[in-house]
Amino acid sequence: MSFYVTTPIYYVNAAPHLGHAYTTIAADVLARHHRQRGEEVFFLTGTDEHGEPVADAAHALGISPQELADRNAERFRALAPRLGASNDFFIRTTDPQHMAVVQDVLARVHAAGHVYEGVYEGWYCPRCADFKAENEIEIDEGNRCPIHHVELTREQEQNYFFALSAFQQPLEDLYAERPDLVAPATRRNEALSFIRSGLRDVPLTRQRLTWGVPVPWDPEHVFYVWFDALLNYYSALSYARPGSDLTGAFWPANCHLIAKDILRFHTVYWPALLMAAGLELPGRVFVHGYLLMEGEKMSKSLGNVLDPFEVIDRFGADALRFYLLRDVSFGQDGSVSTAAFEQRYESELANDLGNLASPTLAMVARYRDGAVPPGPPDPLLAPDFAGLPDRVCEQIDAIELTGALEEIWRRVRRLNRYVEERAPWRLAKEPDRAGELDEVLRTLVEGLRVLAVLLWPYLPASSERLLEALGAPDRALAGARLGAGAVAQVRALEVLFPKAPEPA
Ligand code: ME8
Repeated sequence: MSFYVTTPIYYVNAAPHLGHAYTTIAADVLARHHRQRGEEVFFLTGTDEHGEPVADAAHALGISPQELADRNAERFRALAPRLGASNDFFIRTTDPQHMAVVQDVLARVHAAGHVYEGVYEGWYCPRCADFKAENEIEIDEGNRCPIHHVELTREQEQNYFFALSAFQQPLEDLYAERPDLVAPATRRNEALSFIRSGLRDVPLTRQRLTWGVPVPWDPEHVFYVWFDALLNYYSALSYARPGSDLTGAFWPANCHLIAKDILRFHTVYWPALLMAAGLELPGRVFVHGYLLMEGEKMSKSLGNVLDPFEVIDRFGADALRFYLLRDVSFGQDGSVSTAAFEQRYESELANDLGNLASPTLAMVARYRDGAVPPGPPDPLLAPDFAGLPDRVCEQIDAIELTGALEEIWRRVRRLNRYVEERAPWRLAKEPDRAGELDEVLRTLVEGLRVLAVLLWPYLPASSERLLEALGAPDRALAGARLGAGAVAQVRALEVLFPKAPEPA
């Protein structure tokens, strides 16, 4: 089995922010989860470097597009490991290998008769790098972009067009045959109604722009940035591992993660382009919601900016990953705030998990010299943990990242209740109840092991520390059952989530 997951490639016209971090974190959870299932995984992220948004931003700064791209691509490349993201490759659309694949695929699309020459006349938003139909424009406010509210330019260009309209019926058929190609359902319906409203042909090339991939059959033109960008998902596999082509092993992608801002490109243009090129279509396009950062209340230690770099410096990447996937139901829009972040950090990470893990190991050290009493776990917990890995797999297969985390967290709380119920500190004072204490200690240790395995995709660094303290490094999901492991000896574990750490 293989699993190929992608994030959008981010524009290098600006620096990375929390929204970019969000998609990368979500993709990483999927990648790690599938690795735990024993699958071959390829996780791709990177940067989108051509086109008007980048050329314009560079011009405004008085530097070349390549300089701006180099500068900001480095910041995006550095963000991934700081988030704990385990991407297998970082693609840049200025990579010559990518550019060669774009030329090759689009020349084939041209040769297959899906491209014709014509004059484009209409509105264009330089911020979206997108052409706008008359009915999309806010006429009242002048001719402005409905997304960016900047003034649209009137473009008249000799262009090559991609005959998108010819794919209207094939796309409608595709959506009928593959009801879960696009999820959630609201986004699927949005895409489908756009298709049904009638597709127009779209410019495939730009003549006025030079910052792009040259069109092989007419070098006066460069490809329209979206066709160049979308093909990253395909080109990367051919050169990510020098000397071996991964296309056969991983194409097509199982899951493209995006937000709704780029829905149309991924659910209309992309499948049409793949059909035109004779390439296989992706398993799924999953559209997550927006992080909304309005109505910010000041928080004690973070002020009022939820800057991913600052949060990571202070609280670690795991805390940011947890917060974003826990507090905003994945797939829906949700507000994020520093106050809510701190609340989750203190009550759930520091309290529910942190105050369960280190004190449990400390008890085993104090009462049993760190040796875990052998024997089966307490049957009392069996029903609560039964079938848990399967439940988590089901949720993740449906890209319910928040739902899967809630499944796991219910067991974190269950284990906390178990501690209250069995009160091991009290048992430790009664020598004739040593057998009961043994059972509680080994059950807690085993429960922690199971939780650490399940939480690993979300909290990789903390889970690894916990598994290491348990001397149980195996992260395979098959082992996430009570009694499946045999921890013999535990080591001390430093506090996993220290309270309100000082600024770094
Ligand atoms: O659109 N909430 O790049 P981009 C959630 N280069 N996610 C957010 C977000 C927010 N507030 N802001 C950004 C592009 N994102 C193109 C993509 S793909 C072939 C080319 C995330 O830098 C989300 O994934 O504008 C969104 O789709 C993406 O960043 C847009 O990144």
